[in-house]
Amino acid sequence: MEERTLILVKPDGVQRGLIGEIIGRFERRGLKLIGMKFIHMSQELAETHYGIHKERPFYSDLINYIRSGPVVAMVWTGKNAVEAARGTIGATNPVAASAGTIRGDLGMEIGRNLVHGSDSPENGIKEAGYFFAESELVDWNRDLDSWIRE
Ligand code: DAT
Ligand code: MG
Repeated sequence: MEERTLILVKPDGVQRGLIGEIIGRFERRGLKLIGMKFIHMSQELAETHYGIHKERPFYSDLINYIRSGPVVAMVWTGKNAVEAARGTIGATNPVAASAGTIRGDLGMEIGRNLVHGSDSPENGIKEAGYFFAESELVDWNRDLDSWIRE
């Protein structure tokens, strides 16, 4: 299976009118979109998605934040998709994130950091499965691929 990363435009990104700005960065980078939906995450989905942070002090704030409005959930694919997307997203705390990254260009607070990206290929597959049935992911050929990939 091709590498996958689950990307979320978090509620602050949606409310601030930054959906297009954020998606455009992944699209221009050369990642390939195979799934997208606009949803209000259920309590159950939020707890599954952020299960690894259950014991952290910020866990309940994180759940409230991710459920504070709708999110855009996407799956992007391709060789090195996870690492490339993490680079485009930037460091967890936007104040420490490099200029040129989504968080470094658009964010100010760790609890309003605009976007989620899976942190490993293994978690990319797992997290994509929390949000999408296999039948919702699109297998398609992108004509531009030969200009993006060697
Ligand atoms: P990332 O989203 O960069 O993968 P993470 O997986 O370590 O970061 O944490 C998930 C989210 O939890 C992160 O986007 C923001 C929040 N978070 C992480 N560390 C935090 C902290 N020290 N204080 C408050 N929120 C934090
Ligand atoms: Mg993470």
